Amino acid sequence: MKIFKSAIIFLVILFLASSFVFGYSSHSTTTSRTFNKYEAYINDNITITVQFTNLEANVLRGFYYNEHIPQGLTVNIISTKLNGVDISNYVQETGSTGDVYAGSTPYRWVLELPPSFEQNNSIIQNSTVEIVYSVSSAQEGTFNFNEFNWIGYYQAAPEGERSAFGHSEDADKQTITFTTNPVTPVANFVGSPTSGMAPLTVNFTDQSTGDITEWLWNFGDTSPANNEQNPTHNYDDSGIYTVSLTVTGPGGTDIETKTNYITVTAPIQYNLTVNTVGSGSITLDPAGGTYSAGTEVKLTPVPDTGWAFNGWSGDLSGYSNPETIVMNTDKTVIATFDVDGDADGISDAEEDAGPNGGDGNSDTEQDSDQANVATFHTQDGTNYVTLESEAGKTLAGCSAVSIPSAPGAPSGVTFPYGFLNFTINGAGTGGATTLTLYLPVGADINTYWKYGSTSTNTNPHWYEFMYESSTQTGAEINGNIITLHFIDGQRGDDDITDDGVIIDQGGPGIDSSISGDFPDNSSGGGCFVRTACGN
Ligand SMILES: [Ca+2]
Ligand SMILES: [Ca+2]
Ligand SMILES: [Ca+2]
Ligand SMILES: [Ca+2]
Repeated sequence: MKIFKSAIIFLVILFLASSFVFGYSSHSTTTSRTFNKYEAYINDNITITVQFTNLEANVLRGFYYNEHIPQGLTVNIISTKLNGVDISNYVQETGSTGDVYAGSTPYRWVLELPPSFEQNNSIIQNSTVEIVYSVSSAQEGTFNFNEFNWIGYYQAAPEGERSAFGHSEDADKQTITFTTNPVTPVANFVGSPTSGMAPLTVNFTDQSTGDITEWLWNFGDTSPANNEQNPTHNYDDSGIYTVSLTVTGPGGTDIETKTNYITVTAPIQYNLTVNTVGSGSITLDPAGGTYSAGTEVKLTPVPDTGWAFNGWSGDLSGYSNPETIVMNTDKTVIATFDVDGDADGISDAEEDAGPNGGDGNSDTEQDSDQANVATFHTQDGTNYVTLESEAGKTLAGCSAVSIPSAPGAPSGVTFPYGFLNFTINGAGTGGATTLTLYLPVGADINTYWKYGSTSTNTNPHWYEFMYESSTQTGAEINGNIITLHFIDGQRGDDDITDDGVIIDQGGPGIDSSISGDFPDNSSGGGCFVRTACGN
C-alpha cells in the first residue's frame, strides 16, 4: 500500500511537470522528452531535451535513442552528455523520410555499437544520458511528435534478460506549431497642431506599422511618458519640444523622434484697466490686471459703506453684479458708485430714476427713502424692477445678476429680466415672509427659477420655484406682479439656515413649453396662474 501511494504521488508530480513522460520500458529505466516551448515563429528554434536513466544494478551497453522527426522540420544537434559530461564518441544516424513511419524521418543517437562496444559509453546504475537538439521550420505549420524509443543490452544479465528497450506512449505525444514571423515595427506619428499659443493642446496620431503591442510617447516636456496609442497632450508652457514615439511588438522595437516638432509660443497678454466713479472699488478674479488672451475675468464692484454700485461703463455696460469679461484685447472698465441712503444696495440716484418718479411700488414714498423697497435696472439695463419686502423688514445687497452659466439650466426657459439677487433681513428665525416683485407693465412671464442650495441638495443647482402648498414656499404670478413666499431656512432660502435672513438668487422666466393663453386673475376664481391653488 505504501508503495502504491508513493507511485501515485510520483505520477502526480510527473503530470504537473507535463513534459516529463514515462513510456513503456522492459527494464527499470526512466525516459523523458521535454520541449522548451510548443509555439515558435518560423526559423526560430524549439529545443528538445531527452533524459534517460538506468536504474538497474547491471551495466547497460549498446544504448541508442531514436526519434521520428516530422517531415519539414530542420534538426540541429546541440549536445549529448553522459552523467553531465559531453561525449563525442558516438554515432549520429539519419534515415530516410518514411522508412519507418510515413511523414517522419528517424534520427538515432547510437552511443555504442555491438558487438565490441568500443565506444565505452557504458551506462552504470543511476547514470544519466542527456540528449539536446532543436528543431525549426522555414514555413508555418503544425507538427506532431509521435514516437521515441531506445534500445540497449544488459551484458551481465542472465540469458534471456539481456535485451532492453523502451518506447513512448500516447501520453508522450506532443504537437508544436511554427507561425509567421511578426512584422517588425516601424515607428511614425503626426501631431496636430504643431504650433500655437500656450496652453496648446496637440492631438497625436500613431502612424506606425508592423505588429505592435506597446506605445511609449515622450512629449519633450516634463510630463511622464504616455502609453496610449493616440494621446492628446497639453503643452502649458511656451517652448520648442522634441517628441518621440517608441513602439514595441513581438518583432522588435523602433523609435521615431521628431526634433523640435512642436512650437508653443507665449500667450498674448492683455491689460484690464479698472476705474471707479464715486466711492468703491472693483475686485478682479483672477487678480492681477494682466491676462492671457481668452481669460475670463470676474469683476465684483465693492461699494464703500453708504454707497452702492450703479452700473458699468467703458468696455462693459449694464448693471450685472458681478460681471465677467473675456480678455481678447486691452480693456478699460468703469464702475460707478453712488450714495445709498437706505442701504438696500441700490443708490439713491438709481432708485430716483426709476418708474413712477422713483416710486416703483406706488406707495407715494420715494423708494430711495424706503429700506424695504429697492428699484433698479435689470442686468442688461433695458428694464427696471422693484422689490418690496414686508413693512418692518429691510432689503440689503440688491443687485441684478447674469443668468448663471452653470449646467442644468432648464431648456426652453428664457429670463428676460436676468436674475435678481437680494437679502431680506428681519424675517425672524424660522419665520415666514413674502417679497413682492414688480416687473414692467405687460410682462408675460410664467415661471420662476432659482440657482442655489436646498436642504435636499446643498450643492448649488437649478430648480423651479413655483408655489407649493405643501411647503408654503414659492412664487405666485399675477401678471407683472410676483409674490415670492419664503420661510427662513426652507426651500428658496439660499443659506438653508434658520437665521432670520432670507437670501435669494433667482429670476422670472418664460417657459415656452407651457402653451396657450394664461387665465387672468378673475377667471380662476381668485387663483393665481400656475400655483398650487386649491390643493
Ligand atoms: Ca437705496
Ligand atoms: Ca415707494
Ligand atoms: Ca430703497
Ligand atoms: Ca436663512
